[in-house]
Amino acid sequence: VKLYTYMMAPSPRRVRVFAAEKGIEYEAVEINLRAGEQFSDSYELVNPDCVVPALETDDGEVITEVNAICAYLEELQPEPTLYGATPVERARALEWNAKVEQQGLLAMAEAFRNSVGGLKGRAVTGPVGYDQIPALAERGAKRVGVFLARLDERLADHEFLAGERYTVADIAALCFVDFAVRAGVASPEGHAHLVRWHDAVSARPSAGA
Ligand SMILES: N[C@@H](CCC(=O)N[C@@H](CS)C(=O)NCC(=O)O)C(=O)O
Repeated sequence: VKLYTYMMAPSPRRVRVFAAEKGIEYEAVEINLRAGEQFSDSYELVNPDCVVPALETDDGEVITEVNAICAYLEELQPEPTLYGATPVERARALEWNAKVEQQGLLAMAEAFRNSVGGLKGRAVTGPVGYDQIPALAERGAKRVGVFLARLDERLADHEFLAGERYTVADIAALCFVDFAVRAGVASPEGHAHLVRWHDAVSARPSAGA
């Protein structure tokens, strides 16, 4: 399979970490978002939404959206499962994956895309231009801080977000936390449980994928 990705971006990193955990190999095709390659005619044919990641199967099917790609890879190679092993664990993995997306990654995108100079006129991903709204950046940064505290609370009595097993939810949260740190929006410091978890998930070889 071929994975359209960009080293610096959190969404394709979620798929790279997922694939690394399963030992799935792929051909990486780097789409340089800073250079605007997501808007090229050739990439628009791959993904009309002009975002990464996208996965192209050997049969020429293109799958977009992190969750769809990860679900596909899980079907292809169920072991080791990254969606939990029991009904409750599976529910918790999806539950926390959704919380991380809605309260973490989207808040972080709001903070980042509405403040960074290079994204003027591109506050929302995709081919249509949208103006930045500085108040959204401020609100997004506040929400990121609130959600880090929420993660800390959850991890106080759970080894991983879904329980005692590493899942997709941890991958989403790792990519969220590292993105927040790199963008200078927030940091796990001061949240002892979150730091403990972050050290553990960052030490897995997949974290460097
Ligand atoms: N909902 C999409 C989000 C993908 C997304 O937002 N990707 C970002 C990188 S993290 C992107 O490609 N941005 C292109 C741009 O900034 O123009 C998914 O889950 O795959």
